[in-house]
Amino acid sequence: MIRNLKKLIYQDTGPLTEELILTPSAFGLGQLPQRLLPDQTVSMICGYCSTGCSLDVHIKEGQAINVTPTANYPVNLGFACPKGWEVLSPLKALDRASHPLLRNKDGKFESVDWHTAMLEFVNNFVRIQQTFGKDSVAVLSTGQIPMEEMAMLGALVKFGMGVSHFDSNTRQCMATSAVAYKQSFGFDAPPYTYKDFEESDVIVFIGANPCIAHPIMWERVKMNPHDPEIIVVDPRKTETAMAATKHYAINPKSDLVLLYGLAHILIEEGWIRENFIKKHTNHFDAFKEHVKKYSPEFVAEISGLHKRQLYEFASAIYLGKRVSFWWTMGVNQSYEGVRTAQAIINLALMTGNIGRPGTGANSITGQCNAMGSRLFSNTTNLLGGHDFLNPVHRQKIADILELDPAVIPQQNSWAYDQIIEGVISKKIKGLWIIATNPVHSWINQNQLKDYLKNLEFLVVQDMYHTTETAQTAHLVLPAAGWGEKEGTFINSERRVGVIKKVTKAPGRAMPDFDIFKLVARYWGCERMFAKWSSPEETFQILKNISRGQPCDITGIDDYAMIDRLGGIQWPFPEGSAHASHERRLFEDGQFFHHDHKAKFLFEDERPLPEIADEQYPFLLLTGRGTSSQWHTQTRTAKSAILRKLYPSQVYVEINADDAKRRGIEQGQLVFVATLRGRIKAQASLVTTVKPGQIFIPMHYPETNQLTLAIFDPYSRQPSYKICAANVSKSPYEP
Ligand SMILES: Nc1nc2c(c(=O)[nH]1)N[C@H]1C(S)=C(S)[C@@H](COP(=O)(O)OP(=O)(O)OC[C@H]3O[C@@H](n4cnc5c(=O)[nH]c(N)nc54)[C@H](O)[C@@H]3O)O[C@H]1N2
Ligand SMILES: Nc1nc2c(c(=O)[nH]1)N[C@H]1C(S)=C(S)[C@@H](COP(=O)(O)OP(=O)(O)OC[C@H]3O[C@@H](n4cnc5c(=O)[nH]c(N)nc54)[C@H](O)[C@@H]3O)O[C@H]1N2
Ligand code: SF4
Ligand SMILES: [Mo]
Repeated sequence: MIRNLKKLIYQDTGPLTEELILTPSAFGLGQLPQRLLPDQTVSMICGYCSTGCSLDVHIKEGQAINVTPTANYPVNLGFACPKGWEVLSPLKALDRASHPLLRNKDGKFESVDWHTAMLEFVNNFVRIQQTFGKDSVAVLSTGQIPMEEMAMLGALVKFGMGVSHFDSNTRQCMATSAVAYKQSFGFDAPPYTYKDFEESDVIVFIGANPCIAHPIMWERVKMNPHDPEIIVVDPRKTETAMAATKHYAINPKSDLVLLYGLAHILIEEGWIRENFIKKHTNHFDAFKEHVKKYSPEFVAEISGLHKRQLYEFASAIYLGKRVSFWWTMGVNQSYEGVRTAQAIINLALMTGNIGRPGTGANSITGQCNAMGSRLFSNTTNLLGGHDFLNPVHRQKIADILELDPAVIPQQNSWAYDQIIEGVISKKIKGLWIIATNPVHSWINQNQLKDYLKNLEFLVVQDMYHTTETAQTAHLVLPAAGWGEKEGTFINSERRVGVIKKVTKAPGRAMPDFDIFKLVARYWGCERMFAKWSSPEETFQILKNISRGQPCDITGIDDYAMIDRLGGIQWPFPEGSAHASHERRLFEDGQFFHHDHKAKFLFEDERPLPEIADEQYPFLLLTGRGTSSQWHTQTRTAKSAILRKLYPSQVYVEINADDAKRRGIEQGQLVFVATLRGRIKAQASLVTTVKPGQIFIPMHYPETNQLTLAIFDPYSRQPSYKICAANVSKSPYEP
């Protein structure tokens, strides 16, 4: 086997000798957490959502036994949601992947040692690359591992392994915002700080349900002393809509027309800030021309709102002294998401609601390190928000990493959906999936499940061997999770925070960072990563890479400084005065385009990709169900406490009148069908979903059997939130 490998690996490390093969001590396997006393409390950032709360982990006799929210952390101010309180439970689950698992000839998983696992990995991937070309293998990763792990993976995959096609689940989530910001502001830069929730007098949430998805951000809204107008734009009467002062239940995906309609009224009424527009933006005149056709009559018809509501909404924006606009997946997950996000940005620009306290065009991120992934994963951007297409950027990164610039790809990677297309068309034969569970979460999942069978070799690296995706793998690599490793996350308000190792991973599971180092070793490109000796050393490298960029963090000394200051928001260049707790961007009106101006960007709306008809008369919406469920539930379902807080079986929310008309009763099992598939779900009769619409949470494996694989043309983000569906008592309909 080893001889075989020697022939195949790239010859940068030279021949692989026995000494280079893994020894347990080399990678900290089974070692007790370092730098920790057996009894102490350690503060670190929560491992679930992008809010980035700090939790105090209490360690007794070397065991992490409990958590409490950190009282004086500027993000959560002593609060945590149920997931945060229960963050330790999933670590102890019995289905943790504790050893590498290799599928044997009978199709069963067999436990193997790391040496065997690595040989299988490298032999198969190198064989596939040598037979079918370098681009016949691809990698899919995540927004849920620390920045240092992401960067290590990105550099390994693209510079070490010569793989061009590498994307992450951030595509499912944040791609739209990233593209919208980049085009409008010149850099992917969410401008806000959480204090803005407290300082606004008008807060507009569009396609966001923070009561469920970001409950601690919602706490910050509740702390606002200005008795703010809270406006929610969501087809459903969500928990947030109920707590708001105004809810506009628009027709699904009519946001773009609504936002242009609001711009139309603001311009017609002269409710705009001409000075700001002139000084700090481009293309306003063309935008003004564009929105002329979005008359209140037309907008009312498309959005389902009354004309009166449109004027009420526009005047709230006009009368507000500090208006902040917040959006999440109701905007991003759309076939016209980028232009919708930019229509929100346009409203903030034209009314001068940016760069001042309590304002902003603010995209809320999702996963704990979504922002880290946007900047440092080496997927869409070259490390540090650089551009693969820019030779100056490539040279800069090559110099810092002491690389031959030729190893840096000169084109962009395929996006997630294009990688899946590659699997379907059998161009991609080997796939490595890290910390994401696409067999559950990817849009139109039936298709994906079938096509993964096309792969010659599928490697899944996860904390659990039971995930829907791990179950389809040839090789499972057991990963340490949050709490079992070190690194940094960047939260929604651009705050860098630290996570720490407070407990041991089970068996032979290792931090992803160490797994990547091991792959580099077996691949033969270990020398490239000689300086990436630990997460903290890697952080120093990333700092250097960030120099001169809008996300410059060269002023951060080390992890201890981040802890000491309660997290640090970027930018924080060398020589920065010690950060105040809360900072926002664009206070000087300077954007990141060359002329320092922001751009008005716009386009005509597109038709709904699938309309309700006689056979499929409902529009299906999907999203988060409860604050106790996290995505595909590989973690939250492991907590007995969290399991009590949500329905265990998939359910469909249907308007009570629609249900009555169809003879459907509360709790009854019904069939929900789309052109892609049919599932059984429990009917939940509600008034919060409008007639003609239904809602199914994404946390159940059935949901994405129904969704329609349509993507935004600019961000290639999936349009998870809309398709036509039927609900019936009979399996024979439609
Ligand atoms: N408890 C919990 N919290 C989470 C997560 C979780 O899984 N569980 N996941 C995290 C992640 S990664 C993310 S990305 C965020 C997501 O956070 P959110 O985006 O707030 O959550 P969603 O429920 O996906 O979508 C928000 C709303 O969009 C609405 N919507 C659907 N279609 C439209 C439309 O056409 N227009 C408008 N205006 N609204 C529409 C839905 O009805 C829904 O209420 O949550 C994060 N926080
Ligand atoms: N219908 C519908 N579908 C959706 C959405 C929707 O609104 N509607 N939302 C989309 C969005 S916004 C998102 S972000 C995606 C989320 O989709 P996924 O990323 O597939 O969801 P998770 O369940 O978070 O998957 C993370 C995986 O990583 C593993 N893991 C956790 N920590 C670690 C670690 O440190 N190392 C390793 N190696 N593994 C780890 C977990 O066990 C889990 O299997 O879902 C998308 N899918
Ligand atoms: S709001 Fe998010 S970061 Fe805060 S405790 Fe809950 S899951 Fe963790
Ligand atoms: Mo997400």
